[in-house]
Amino acid sequence: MKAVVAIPTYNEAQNLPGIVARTRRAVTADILVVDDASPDGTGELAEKLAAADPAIHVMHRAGKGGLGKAYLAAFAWAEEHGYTHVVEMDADGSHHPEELHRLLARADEPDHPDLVIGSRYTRGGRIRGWSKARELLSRAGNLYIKVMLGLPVADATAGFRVYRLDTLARIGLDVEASGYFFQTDMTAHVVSHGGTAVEVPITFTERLAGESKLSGAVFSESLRRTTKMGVRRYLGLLKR
Ligand SMILES: Nc1nc2c(ncn2[C@@H]2O[C@H](COP(=O)(O)OP(=O)(O)OP(=O)(O)O)[C@@H](O)[C@H]2O)c(=O)[nH]1
Ligand SMILES: [Mg+2]
Repeated sequence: MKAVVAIPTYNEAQNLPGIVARTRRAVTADILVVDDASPDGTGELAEKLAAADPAIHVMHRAGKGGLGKAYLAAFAWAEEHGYTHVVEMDADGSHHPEELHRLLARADEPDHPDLVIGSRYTRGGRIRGWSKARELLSRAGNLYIKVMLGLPVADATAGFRVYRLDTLARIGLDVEASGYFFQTDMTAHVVSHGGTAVEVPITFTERLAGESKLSGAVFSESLRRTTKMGVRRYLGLLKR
């Protein structure tokens, strides 16, 4: 197993150094920071970290292009550079680098799952620091996704994951979503190509510092896309 941890950043200067240091301590894996020209200087900071450690790499993109596009660029980079697995992890501390070894260990088990999700909603998963309302919204969203898309996981929107790169190469990266629906879209993409998606419980915590980029628009985009995808799926099932 040769893994690279892709960390997308947009204005995460306060969080990035700590997350990178914790990740390097916690696991044997390289790091790729994908920065979308953050105005707060996250990109320059990442360059400094990379200059001091050959396992750390940086990709600079021209402007804020969305989480999905950043990850797609990271997947392509990881494939080109001969990794076997690519990890998705937020820079804001919501995902704990100290739990990553469990996801990687699951990915390395004999059944070699195509996708390992660090899950808040599987047995043993936890959320710290969210209001009841935000947790309920997230849980309801996942339930709706489960019913509409028939995905075999409890947390399809989670952003802490490990993908097999040979699987991504085989199924292609033909996903529409550039924003936050990307995670659900990718889960559906893997499953619809016969891939396996499994879950490992994690403890998710509210971001350590900085501003949230989540908005009502994000939520309505997810709702709209899930509905559209689900209706298409049910129509397909009816035709058969
Ligand atoms: N490269 C890049 N990274 C992004 C973009 N949007 C968000 N990110 C990063 O993606 C990760 C997840 O985004 P967050 O803003 O934490 O989204 P969230 O976790 O749903 O919501 P909060 O934690 O409440 O802000 C963080 O590391 C962000 O810096 C983007 O357009 N480009
Ligand atoms: Mg976050």
